[in-house]
Amino acid sequence: MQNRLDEIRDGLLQKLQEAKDGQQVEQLRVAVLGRKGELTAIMRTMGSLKPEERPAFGQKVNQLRQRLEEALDNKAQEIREREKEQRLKDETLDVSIPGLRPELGVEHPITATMNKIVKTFVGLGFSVVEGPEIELDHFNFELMNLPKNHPARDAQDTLYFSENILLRTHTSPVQARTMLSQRPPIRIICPGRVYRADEVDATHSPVFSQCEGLVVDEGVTMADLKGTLASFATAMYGEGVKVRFRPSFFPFTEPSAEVDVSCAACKGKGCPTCKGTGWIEVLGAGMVNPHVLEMCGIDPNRYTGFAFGIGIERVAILKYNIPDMRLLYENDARFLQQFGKGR
Ligand code: 2U9
Repeated sequence: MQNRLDEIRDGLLQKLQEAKDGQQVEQLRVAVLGRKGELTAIMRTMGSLKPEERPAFGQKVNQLRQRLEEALDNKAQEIREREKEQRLKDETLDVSIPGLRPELGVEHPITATMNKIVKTFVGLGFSVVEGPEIELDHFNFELMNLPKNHPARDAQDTLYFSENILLRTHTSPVQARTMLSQRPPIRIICPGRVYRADEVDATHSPVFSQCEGLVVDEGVTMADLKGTLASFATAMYGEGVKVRFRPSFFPFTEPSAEVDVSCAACKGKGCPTCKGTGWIEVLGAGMVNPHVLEMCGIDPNRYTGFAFGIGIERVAILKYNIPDMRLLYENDARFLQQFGKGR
Protein backbone atom coordinates (compact mmCIF):
# COMPACT_ATOMS: atom_id res chain seq x y z
CA MET A 1 0.00 0.00 0.00
CA GLN A 2 2.84 2.35 0.87
CA ASN A 3 4.29 1.67 -2.57
CA ARG A 4 1.08 2.69 -4.25
CA LEU A 5 0.98 5.93 -2.25
CA ASP A 6 4.60 6.66 -3.16
CA GLU A 7 3.77 5.95 -6.79
CA ILE A 8 0.85 8.37 -6.74
CA ARG A 9 3.00 11.03 -5.03
CA ASP A 10 5.93 10.66 -7.37
CA GLY A 11 3.68 10.48 -10.41
CA LEU A 12 1.86 13.65 -9.45
CA LEU A 13 4.99 15.60 -8.47
CA GLN A 14 6.65 14.57 -11.73
CA LYS A 15 3.69 15.61 -13.89
CA LEU A 16 3.31 18.79 -11.86
CA GLN A 17 6.84 19.80 -12.77
CA GLU A 18 5.95 19.53 -16.42
CA ALA A 19 2.62 21.38 -16.13
CA LYS A 20 2.57 24.49 -18.32
CA ASP A 21 -0.63 26.23 -17.29
CA GLY A 22 -3.35 26.44 -14.68
CA GLN A 23 -5.61 24.13 -16.65
CA GLN A 24 -3.08 21.30 -16.61
CA VAL A 25 -2.64 21.74 -12.84
CA GLU A 26 -6.41 21.52 -12.38
CA GLN A 27 -6.55 18.37 -14.51
CA LEU A 28 -3.91 16.76 -12.27
CA ARG A 29 -5.81 17.84 -9.16
CA VAL A 30 -8.98 16.16 -10.44
CA ALA A 31 -7.12 13.02 -11.59
CA VAL A 32 -5.57 12.43 -8.14
CA LEU A 33 -7.68 14.22 -5.53
CA GLY A 34 -11.05 14.52 -7.31
CA ARG A 35 -14.11 12.44 -6.51
CA LYS A 36 -12.99 9.80 -8.97
CA GLY A 37 -9.28 10.46 -8.39
CA GLU A 38 -6.56 7.94 -7.62
CA LEU A 39 -6.14 8.92 -3.96
CA THR A 40 -9.86 9.08 -3.38
CA ALA A 41 -10.15 5.57 -4.79
CA ILE A 42 -7.51 4.34 -2.35
CA MET A 43 -9.30 5.98 0.55
CA ARG A 44 -12.39 4.04 -0.43
CA THR A 45 -10.51 0.75 0.00
CA MET A 46 -10.13 1.52 3.73
CA GLY A 47 -13.26 -0.58 4.43
CA SER A 48 -11.39 -3.71 3.44
CA LEU A 49 -8.72 -3.16 6.15
CA LYS A 50 -8.78 -4.49 9.66
CA PRO A 51 -10.34 -1.95 12.02
CA GLU A 52 -7.05 -1.46 13.92
CA GLU A 53 -5.15 -0.67 10.72
CA ARG A 54 -7.62 1.97 9.59
CA PRO A 55 -6.56 5.01 11.69
CA ALA A 56 -2.91 4.77 10.64
CA PHE A 57 -3.90 4.26 7.02
CA GLY A 58 -6.36 7.13 7.09
CA GLN A 59 -3.75 9.42 8.58
CA LYS A 60 -1.20 8.49 5.90
CA VAL A 61 -3.58 9.07 3.07
CA ASN A 62 -4.70 12.39 4.55
CA GLN A 63 -1.12 13.51 5.06
CA LEU A 64 -0.37 12.67 1.47
CA ARG A 65 -3.53 14.47 0.32
CA GLN A 66 -2.43 17.55 2.26
CA ARG A 67 1.05 17.44 0.84
CA LEU A 68 -0.22 17.00 -2.72
CA GLU A 69 -2.78 19.80 -2.32
CA GLU A 70 -0.01 22.06 -1.16
CA ALA A 71 2.16 21.09 -4.14
CA LEU A 72 -0.75 21.70 -6.52
CA ASP A 73 -1.54 25.07 -4.92
CA ASN A 74 2.10 26.14 -5.06
CA LYS A 75 2.37 25.17 -8.69
CA ALA A 76 -0.89 26.96 -9.57
CA GLN A 77 0.34 30.07 -7.75
CA GLU A 78 3.71 29.91 -9.51
CA ILE A 79 2.02 29.65 -12.89
CA ARG A 80 -0.32 32.56 -12.11
CA GLU A 81 2.63 34.73 -11.17
CA ARG A 82 4.59 33.76 -14.27
CA GLU A 83 1.58 34.54 -16.46
CA LYS A 84 1.09 37.90 -14.76
CA GLU A 85 4.72 38.80 -15.28
CA GLN A 86 4.48 37.85 -18.95
CA ARG A 87 1.32 39.92 -19.33
CA LEU A 88 2.98 42.94 -17.75
CA LYS A 89 5.97 42.49 -20.04
CA ASP A 90 3.73 42.19 -23.11
CA GLU A 91 1.66 45.21 -22.17
CA THR A 92 4.52 47.47 -21.25
CA LEU A 93 4.37 50.85 -22.99
CA ASP A 94 7.64 52.36 -24.06
CA VAL A 95 6.81 56.01 -23.51
CA SER A 96 10.11 57.04 -25.07
CA ILE A 97 9.08 55.80 -28.56
CA PRO A 98 8.27 58.85 -30.72
CA GLY A 99 4.55 59.13 -31.57
CA LEU A 100 3.12 58.58 -35.04
CA ARG A 101 2.73 61.93 -36.76
CA PRO A 102 -0.84 62.16 -38.08
CA GLU A 103 -1.01 63.12 -41.74
CA LEU A 104 -2.32 66.66 -41.95
CA GLY A 105 -4.37 67.81 -44.89
CA VAL A 106 -3.61 71.09 -46.59
CA GLU A 107 -5.90 73.83 -47.79
CA HIS A 108 -7.10 73.13 -51.34
CA PRO A 109 -5.81 75.76 -53.80
CA ILE A 110 -9.40 76.71 -54.70
CA THR A 111 -10.24 77.21 -51.01
CA ALA A 112 -7.01 79.15 -50.43
CA THR A 113 -7.72 81.42 -53.41
CA MET A 114 -11.37 81.93 -52.44
CA ASN A 115 -10.42 82.73 -48.83
CA LYS A 116 -7.84 85.27 -49.97
CA ILE A 117 -10.34 86.99 -52.29
CA VAL A 118 -13.13 87.00 -49.68
CA LYS A 119 -10.76 88.33 -47.02
CA THR A 120 -9.60 91.10 -49.34
CA PHE A 121 -13.14 92.32 -50.04
CA VAL A 122 -14.18 92.00 -46.41
CA GLY A 123 -11.20 94.27 -45.68
CA LEU A 124 -12.67 96.76 -48.17
CA GLY A 125 -15.99 96.80 -46.28
CA PHE A 126 -17.98 94.10 -48.12
CA SER A 127 -20.29 91.62 -46.36
CA VAL A 128 -20.46 87.97 -47.41
CA VAL A 129 -23.83 86.62 -48.57
CA GLU A 130 -24.57 83.07 -49.71
CA GLY A 131 -27.59 81.55 -51.43
CA PRO A 132 -29.03 78.36 -52.94
CA GLU A 133 -27.24 76.44 -55.70
CA ILE A 134 -30.58 75.16 -57.00
CA GLU A 135 -32.31 78.26 -58.31
CA LEU A 136 -35.37 79.49 -60.10
CA ASP A 137 -35.03 80.66 -63.70
CA HIS A 138 -36.55 83.93 -62.42
CA PHE A 139 -33.59 84.82 -60.15
CA ASN A 140 -30.82 83.26 -62.25
CA PHE A 141 -31.90 84.73 -65.63
CA GLU A 142 -35.03 86.92 -65.70
CA LEU A 143 -33.85 89.42 -63.07
CA MET A 144 -30.39 89.44 -64.69
CA ASN A 145 -31.92 90.84 -67.87
CA LEU A 146 -31.76 87.49 -69.66
CA PRO A 147 -35.40 86.78 -70.59
CA LYS A 148 -36.43 83.44 -72.11
CA ASN A 149 -35.06 82.97 -75.64
CA HIS A 150 -32.42 85.67 -75.07
CA PRO A 151 -29.42 84.61 -77.18
CA ALA A 152 -26.99 85.26 -74.30
CA ARG A 153 -28.54 82.36 -72.37
CA ASP A 154 -26.80 80.01 -74.81
CA ALA A 155 -23.44 81.32 -73.61
CA GLN A 156 -24.23 79.83 -70.22
CA ASP A 157 -25.24 76.27 -71.07
CA THR A 158 -27.58 75.56 -68.25
CA LEU A 159 -28.32 72.38 -66.29
CA TYR A 160 -32.08 72.29 -65.78
CA PHE A 161 -34.15 70.22 -63.35
CA SER A 162 -37.35 71.44 -65.01
CA GLU A 163 -38.46 74.38 -67.12
CA ASN A 164 -38.09 76.81 -64.22
CA ILE A 165 -35.69 75.09 -61.85
CA LEU A 166 -31.98 74.92 -62.59
CA LEU A 167 -28.47 74.79 -61.15
CA ARG A 168 -27.37 78.43 -60.89
CA THR A 169 -24.96 79.41 -63.68
CA HIS A 170 -23.52 82.30 -61.64
CA THR A 171 -23.92 83.63 -58.09
CA SER A 172 -25.80 86.71 -59.41
CA PRO A 173 -29.21 85.40 -58.13
CA VAL A 174 -27.83 85.84 -54.58
CA GLN A 175 -27.34 89.55 -55.33
CA ALA A 176 -30.81 89.78 -56.85
CA ARG A 177 -32.35 88.18 -53.74
CA THR A 178 -30.37 90.60 -51.54
CA MET A 179 -31.59 93.67 -53.45
CA LEU A 180 -35.17 92.41 -53.13
CA SER A 181 -34.82 92.04 -49.36
CA GLN A 182 -32.52 94.93 -48.35
CA ARG A 183 -32.45 98.66 -48.94
CA PRO A 184 -29.24 100.34 -50.20
CA PRO A 185 -26.52 100.94 -49.31
CA ILE A 186 -25.62 97.38 -50.35
CA ARG A 187 -22.00 96.27 -50.40
CA ILE A 188 -21.78 92.46 -50.71
CA ILE A 189 -19.75 89.64 -52.15
CA CYS A 190 -21.27 86.28 -53.03
CA PRO A 191 -18.83 83.37 -53.11
CA GLY A 192 -20.00 79.94 -54.18
CA ARG A 193 -20.22 77.06 -56.63
CA VAL A 194 -21.86 77.50 -60.00
CA TYR A 195 -22.78 75.01 -62.72
CA ARG A 196 -22.70 74.93 -66.48
CA ALA A 197 -23.24 72.14 -69.01
CA ASP A 198 -19.61 72.25 -70.14
CA GLU A 199 -17.47 69.32 -71.25
CA VAL A 200 -14.48 68.73 -68.99
CA ASP A 201 -11.16 69.81 -70.48
CA ALA A 202 -7.99 71.64 -69.44
CA THR A 203 -9.85 74.95 -69.01
CA HIS A 204 -13.51 73.93 -68.41
CA SER A 205 -15.47 72.14 -65.73
CA PRO A 206 -19.26 71.74 -65.29
CA VAL A 207 -18.85 72.94 -61.71
CA PHE A 208 -16.61 75.80 -60.70
CA SER A 209 -16.43 78.61 -58.16
CA GLN A 210 -17.12 82.29 -58.40
CA CYS A 211 -16.95 85.31 -56.21
CA GLU A 212 -19.26 88.03 -57.43
CA GLY A 213 -19.63 91.47 -55.88
CA LEU A 214 -22.28 94.16 -55.84
CA VAL A 215 -22.33 97.75 -54.56
CA VAL A 216 -25.53 99.81 -54.74
CA ASP A 217 -25.90 103.27 -53.28
CA GLU A 218 -26.58 106.87 -54.25
CA GLY A 219 -23.81 108.30 -56.40
CA VAL A 220 -21.86 105.09 -57.10
CA THR A 221 -19.76 105.56 -60.26
CA MET A 222 -17.40 103.71 -62.56
CA ALA A 223 -14.56 105.46 -60.68
CA ASP A 224 -15.64 103.60 -57.50
CA LEU A 225 -15.53 100.35 -59.46
CA LYS A 226 -12.04 101.11 -60.77
CA GLY A 227 -10.77 102.13 -57.34
CA THR A 228 -12.23 99.04 -55.67
CA LEU A 229 -10.76 96.66 -58.25
CA ALA A 230 -7.37 98.43 -58.15
CA SER A 231 -7.28 97.93 -54.35
CA PHE A 232 -8.29 94.31 -54.84
CA ALA A 233 -5.51 93.75 -57.44
CA THR A 234 -2.88 95.31 -55.16
CA ALA A 235 -3.96 93.13 -52.22
CA MET A 236 -3.88 90.00 -54.41
CA TYR A 237 -0.81 90.62 -56.53
CA GLY A 238 1.20 93.21 -54.63
CA GLU A 239 2.15 96.85 -54.89
CA GLY A 240 2.86 98.05 -58.44
CA VAL A 241 0.35 95.81 -60.24
CA LYS A 242 -1.48 97.66 -63.02
CA VAL A 243 -5.17 97.27 -63.92
CA ARG A 244 -6.82 97.94 -67.26
CA PHE A 245 -10.44 97.85 -68.37
CA ARG A 246 -11.41 96.64 -71.85
CA PRO A 247 -14.93 97.37 -73.08
CA SER A 248 -17.17 94.32 -73.13
CA PHE A 249 -20.82 93.34 -72.97
CA PHE A 250 -22.92 91.61 -70.31
CA PRO A 251 -26.73 91.83 -70.25
CA PHE A 252 -26.67 92.65 -66.50
CA THR A 253 -24.16 95.54 -66.62
CA GLU A 254 -23.93 98.64 -68.77
CA PRO A 255 -21.28 99.73 -69.46
CA SER A 256 -19.34 96.46 -69.04
CA ALA A 257 -15.66 95.68 -69.00
CA GLU A 258 -13.23 92.82 -68.90
CA VAL A 259 -10.53 93.58 -66.39
CA ASP A 260 -6.87 92.66 -66.85
CA VAL A 261 -3.98 92.91 -64.42
CA SER A 262 -0.35 93.25 -65.45
CA CYS A 263 1.30 89.81 -65.65
CA ALA A 264 2.96 88.97 -62.31
CA ALA A 265 5.23 86.36 -63.97
CA CYS A 266 6.99 88.84 -66.32
CA LYS A 267 6.01 92.20 -64.75
CA GLY A 268 4.17 93.09 -67.96
CA LYS A 269 7.06 92.42 -70.35
CA GLY A 270 5.35 89.48 -72.07
CA CYS A 271 5.83 85.76 -71.39
CA PRO A 272 4.10 82.40 -72.04
CA THR A 273 1.77 82.90 -69.02
CA CYS A 274 0.30 86.09 -70.51
CA LYS A 275 0.76 84.81 -74.08
CA GLY A 276 3.20 87.65 -74.75
CA THR A 277 0.65 90.40 -74.04
CA GLY A 278 1.89 91.46 -70.59
CA TRP A 279 -1.74 91.35 -69.36
CA ILE A 280 -3.91 88.70 -67.75
CA GLU A 281 -7.70 88.77 -67.69
CA VAL A 282 -8.91 88.11 -64.15
CA LEU A 283 -12.50 89.27 -63.97
CA GLY A 284 -15.51 90.93 -65.56
CA ALA A 285 -17.31 93.96 -64.21
CA GLY A 286 -19.58 96.90 -64.99
CA MET A 287 -22.23 99.32 -63.79
CA VAL A 288 -25.42 97.47 -62.87
CA ASN A 289 -27.90 97.74 -65.72
CA PRO A 290 -30.66 100.16 -64.54
CA HIS A 291 -33.27 97.69 -65.78
CA VAL A 292 -31.78 95.03 -63.40
CA LEU A 293 -31.97 97.49 -60.49
CA GLU A 294 -35.58 98.24 -61.35
CA MET A 295 -36.57 94.56 -61.60
CA CYS A 296 -34.95 94.01 -58.21
CA GLY A 297 -37.04 96.74 -56.60
CA ILE A 298 -34.45 99.52 -56.54
CA ASP A 299 -35.18 102.95 -58.02
CA PRO A 300 -32.60 103.44 -60.82
CA ASN A 301 -33.22 107.19 -60.81
CA ARG A 302 -31.97 107.45 -57.25
CA TYR A 303 -29.45 104.64 -57.04
CA THR A 304 -26.60 103.34 -59.15
CA GLY A 305 -24.39 100.32 -58.62
CA PHE A 306 -21.42 98.38 -59.85
CA ALA A 307 -20.89 94.63 -60.00
CA PHE A 308 -18.08 92.26 -60.80
CA GLY A 309 -17.51 88.54 -61.21
CA ILE A 310 -14.35 86.56 -60.57
CA GLY A 311 -13.74 82.98 -61.67
CA ILE A 312 -11.84 81.42 -58.74
CA GLU A 313 -10.28 78.50 -60.63
CA ARG A 314 -8.86 80.87 -63.23
CA VAL A 315 -7.22 83.01 -60.53
CA ALA A 316 -5.83 79.88 -58.79
CA ILE A 317 -4.50 78.41 -62.05
CA LEU A 318 -2.69 81.66 -62.86
CA LYS A 319 -1.37 82.09 -59.33
CA TYR A 320 0.04 78.59 -58.97
CA ASN A 321 0.82 78.05 -62.66
CA ILE A 322 -1.40 74.95 -62.84
CA PRO A 323 -1.31 73.50 -66.37
CA ASP A 324 -4.69 71.71 -66.37
CA MET A 325 -7.89 72.57 -64.51
CA ARG A 326 -8.70 68.86 -63.99
CA LEU A 327 -5.84 68.65 -61.47
CA LEU A 328 -7.96 70.82 -59.17
CA TYR A 329 -10.78 68.27 -59.01
CA GLU A 330 -9.00 64.90 -59.03
CA ASN A 331 -7.90 65.06 -55.38
CA ASP A 332 -4.55 63.41 -56.11
CA ALA A 333 -2.72 63.87 -52.80
CA ARG A 334 0.64 64.17 -54.62
CA PHE A 335 -0.69 67.26 -56.40
CA LEU A 336 -2.54 68.77 -53.44
CA GLN A 337 0.30 68.28 -50.91
CA GLN A 338 2.41 70.79 -52.87
CA PHE A 339 0.16 73.62 -51.70
CA GLY A 340 0.83 72.89 -48.05
CA LYS A 341 4.52 73.82 -48.15
CA GLY A 342 5.60 76.81 -46.13
CA ARG A 343 2.24 77.46 -44.57
C1 2U9 B 1 -26.24 91.76 -60.35
C2 2U9 B 1 -25.86 92.63 -61.33
C3 2U9 B 1 -24.71 92.42 -62.04
C4 2U9 B 1 -21.87 90.20 -62.14
C5 2U9 B 1 -20.80 90.21 -63.17
C6 2U9 B 1 -19.22 89.48 -64.55
C7 2U9 B 1 -19.29 90.77 -64.94
C8 2U9 B 1 -18.32 88.49 -65.17
C9 2U9 B 1 -17.53 86.24 -65.14
C10 2U9 B 1 -16.20 86.18 -64.49
C11 2U9 B 1 -15.58 84.88 -64.82
C12 2U9 B 1 -18.17 84.92 -64.92
O1 2U9 B 1 -16.89 83.05 -63.65
S1 2U9 B 1 -16.87 83.76 -64.85
O2 2U9 B 1 -16.87 83.05 -66.05
N1 2U9 B 1 -18.37 87.28 -64.63
O3 2U9 B 1 -17.60 88.78 -66.07
N2 2U9 B 1 -20.09 89.16 -63.54
S2 2U9 B 1 -20.41 91.57 -63.99
O4 2U9 B 1 -22.78 91.16 -62.45
C13 2U9 B 1 -23.92 91.33 -61.76
C14 2U9 B 1 -24.31 90.46 -60.79
C15 2U9 B 1 -25.47 90.68 -60.06
C16 2U9 B 1 -27.53 91.98 -59.60
